[in-house]
Amino acid sequence: MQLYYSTTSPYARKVRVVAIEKGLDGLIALIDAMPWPDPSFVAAKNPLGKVPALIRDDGSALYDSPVICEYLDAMGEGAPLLPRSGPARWDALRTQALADGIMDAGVTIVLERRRPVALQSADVVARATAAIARGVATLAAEITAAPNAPFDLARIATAVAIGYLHFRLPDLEIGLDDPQLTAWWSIIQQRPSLEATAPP
Ligand SMILES: N[C@@H](CCC(=O)N[C@@H](CS)C(=O)NCC(=O)O)C(=O)O
Repeated sequence: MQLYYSTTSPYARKVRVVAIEKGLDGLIALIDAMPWPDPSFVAAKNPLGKVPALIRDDGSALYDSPVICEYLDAMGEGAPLLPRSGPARWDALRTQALADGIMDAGVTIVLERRRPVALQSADVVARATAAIARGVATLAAEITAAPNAPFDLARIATAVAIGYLHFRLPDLEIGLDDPQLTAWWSIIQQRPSLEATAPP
């Protein structure tokens, strides 16, 4: 398999962490397909022009990180990272959606800041910042409620979202200093799958 990725994409990092946790990373060749400024290379595999895209051994592509994560989870070794059924499955999918939405809002701010100052919208940044702050508070509450929960897909997505915010937006006031979140993050970021995929 091949993973079209970029070193700084949090969505690609989530997929890479899942691959490592499932013992599949040795089967996946990483192909740098940075979509900025030109998405044409990855667009040949994912019409949306976004990373990550997973190219399976038959040449067909899977895209959108939740789809790729579920595919790798079903294929790999060990306990499922995403429960196959029941209420726990919906809770995990919701947390992944929340973490992915935080990444979406973070990317929005990063892209906005790259525009010429005169074209930047303070309103767009404020709206995305507020969404991130609410999202981080919700993730922090989940961690406070279950600090020792297994490193499943929900926690993987949570860790990758928090890591992205520390990497790209450390100046924002979005609740990253929550004591329970900070305590959890200081330990979990040492996990080999997260260390191996940390952005440069
Ligand atoms: N929902 C997608 C989001 C992927 C995404 O937005 N990737 C960014 C990189 S961080 C990208 O490739 N953007 C290029 C573009 O939007 O043109 C996923 O979960 O895989």
